[in-house]
Amino acid sequence: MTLDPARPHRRYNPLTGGWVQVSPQRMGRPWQGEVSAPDPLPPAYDPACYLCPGNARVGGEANPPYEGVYVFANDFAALADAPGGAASDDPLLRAEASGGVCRVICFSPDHGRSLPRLAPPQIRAVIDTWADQTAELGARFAHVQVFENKGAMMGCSNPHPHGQVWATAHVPQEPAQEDAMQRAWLAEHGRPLLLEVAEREAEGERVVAINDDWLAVVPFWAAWPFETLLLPRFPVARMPDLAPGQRDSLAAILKALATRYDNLFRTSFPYSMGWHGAPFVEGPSDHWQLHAHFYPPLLRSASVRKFMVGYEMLAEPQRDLTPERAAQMLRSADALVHYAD
Ligand code: H2U
Ligand code: ZN
Repeated sequence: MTLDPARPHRRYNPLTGGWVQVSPQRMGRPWQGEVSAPDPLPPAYDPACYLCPGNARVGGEANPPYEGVYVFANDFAALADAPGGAASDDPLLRAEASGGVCRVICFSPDHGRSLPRLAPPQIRAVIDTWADQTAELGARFAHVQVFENKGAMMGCSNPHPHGQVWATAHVPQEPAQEDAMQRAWLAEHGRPLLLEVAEREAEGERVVAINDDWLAVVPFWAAWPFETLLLPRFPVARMPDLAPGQRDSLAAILKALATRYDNLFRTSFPYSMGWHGAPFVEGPSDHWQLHAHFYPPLLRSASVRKFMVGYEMLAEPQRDLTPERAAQMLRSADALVHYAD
C-alpha cells in the first residue's frame, strides 16, 4: 500500500460500501487526553431508578428482586407484535407494515456497575442472555438486534447497566447492507469478509484487545474517533452458535475492551454498541460473520465529543485522529484495573 497516512485520504468501508475522509494533518498539535478527575460512579442502588430490583417501572409494574440478568418487555415498545399500519406501494410515498418485539435487558442488579466492572461470570451471563434472546426471537423474526445505549451523551435514559433487544419481521437497513456486502465479498474472493479482516488485523497496529478466539480493532475505515469492531477469529454466523468456551473468551475480551474505554478518559465511556449476525431467513449464511460494533462519541476527554455534523451530514464522515493512533491510545489504557477499583 502506498498510502501516506499523514496526508489527507479517504478510506473505504467494505461492510457498508461507504467512505470516510481522514485528515490527519489537522492533528498537528501533540495529542494529550485531558486528564480530568474521574467521574463519580452511581450508587449500587438508586430508589428512583426504574430498573433497580424491587422498584416500580413507569408503567406501574414492579421489577422482581432479581439477582442476575433480568429481561422484561419494553413498556414503551417501538414495535408492535401484531403489525399494523397501512402499506403503500405508491412510488413516492412508499411504506410497509413493520412488526416486532422490544425488550429491555438489565445486565446486573447493581445500579453502579457497568460491563467493565462486572465479574467475568456475570458478563458471561449477559452473553448467554443475548444468545438466548436471539435464538428465541430468531425463531419468529428475521432480524434480532441486540444493542446497548450507554451514557447520557448517547441519549441513554438511565445509568443502570442495561441494553435492549428489538426483533423485527424485516431485516433493517444496516444489517441488510452488511448482508449484501458480505455476500458479494464471498462470491468475489471465496472467503468471508470479516474472517479475512480478523486474520489481517490480528498482528497489526489497529488491535485494541485480542485473545485466542476474539479480536477488537479500530477498523481501518472507522468513522467515530474510538470506534471498534469486535470480531470472532473463527467462523460463526450468529450468537446462539457460540460454544461455551467461546462465550467465556468473549466475556474476557468484552471486559478488557470496556475497561480500556473507561480508563482512556477516566469516565464511564459512553457508546452505542450492538451485535450483527446472519438474519434468520432461508438460504445459506456462510458469507456472514457475527460481530459487534462499538460507536463511542468521545474525542478528546470525558466531555469533548465528536460531532457528526456539517460535512459529515452533507458529504461523508470525516476524522482527524487516525484509526492507528486511536488504537494506540486505547492500547495504552489499562485493560486489567478499572480506574474506579
Ligand atoms: P435506553 O437504553 O435508551 O435508556 O432506553 C431504556 C428503555 O427502557 C427505553 O426503551 C424503557 C424505555 O422505553 N423503559 C421501560 O420499558 N420501562 C420503564 O419504566 C422506563 C423505561
Ligand atoms: Zn438502578
